[in-house]
Amino acid sequence: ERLELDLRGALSRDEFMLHYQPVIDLETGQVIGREALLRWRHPVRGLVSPGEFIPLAEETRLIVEIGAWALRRACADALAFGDKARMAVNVSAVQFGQPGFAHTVLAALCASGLPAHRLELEITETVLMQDAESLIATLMVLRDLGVSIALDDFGTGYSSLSYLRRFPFDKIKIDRSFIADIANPETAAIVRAIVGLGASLGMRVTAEGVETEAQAAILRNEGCGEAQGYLFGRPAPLAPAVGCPDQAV
Ligand code: G
Ligand code: G
Ligand code: MN
Ligand code: NA
Repeated sequence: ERLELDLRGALSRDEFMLHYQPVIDLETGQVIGREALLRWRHPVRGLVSPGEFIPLAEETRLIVEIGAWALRRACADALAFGDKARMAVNVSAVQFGQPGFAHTVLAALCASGLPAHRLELEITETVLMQDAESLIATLMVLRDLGVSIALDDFGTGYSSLSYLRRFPFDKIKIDRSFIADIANPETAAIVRAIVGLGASLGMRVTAEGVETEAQAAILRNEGCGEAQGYLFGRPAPLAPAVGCPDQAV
């Protein structure tokens, strides 16, 4: 297929880029982290969204190479931002399941000089559905390096709670669907419970997709520590001169 063919050459043609979205401390308003979000500048189609090309990259296993590139780029850019904020990188199940994955992470840290404690890997339930033993081993190796692990899209999967029991994540990211509906008291109650869960388990909690002051106020009131979303900043390239923030959808 055409898109697959294009995807195969995209790395060597330097068509990928990363946009960064700030993560803020809800109490102080300070930027304490950034999430790296992959973008593909297709020569004909323009910006192709990850929703379109990541499934294809996973099927073809091209995500292993693309993901390694993203890790190296994000680690280098974390230093270029010139502050002490963490850098979060999304990792897909195919990538995480590679025997050399921990080594790829270590190589990116070494090449950039970024301290391990400033790197955070975001994984979803699909990562955790793989062969449990080697998975836990990889998570432990990364942890020993000092890299943090965040459980992304929390609350949308089939068994989010059982994963919290099996592995000590550093962070839970509440899926943006809960934030979109947080004005609803039932949804607010669920968010309150997740924040409480994080506190009891010693995990930081980030709310995703915060778009309004009202949502931020509710989250602050519930004791949620961190947030990201269009209210605080859209994903944008490191050097604003070479591109534009993502357009509103
Ligand atoms: O930025 P956007 O909403 O279009 O991202 C859509 C999805 O693509 C996100 O949910 C995110 O998990 C995924 N994604 C973005 N960047 C990366 C990446 O570098 N690697 C992987 N595996 N997934 C990514
Ligand atoms: O699954 P993951 O959390 O990695 O996906 C992050 C995605 O959410 C990115 O594609 C990003 O563009 C999108 N995003 C970030 N902030 C907001 C927001 O405030 N509202 C909405 N609707 N999407 C957002
Ligand atoms: Mn994410
Ligand atoms: Na998410």
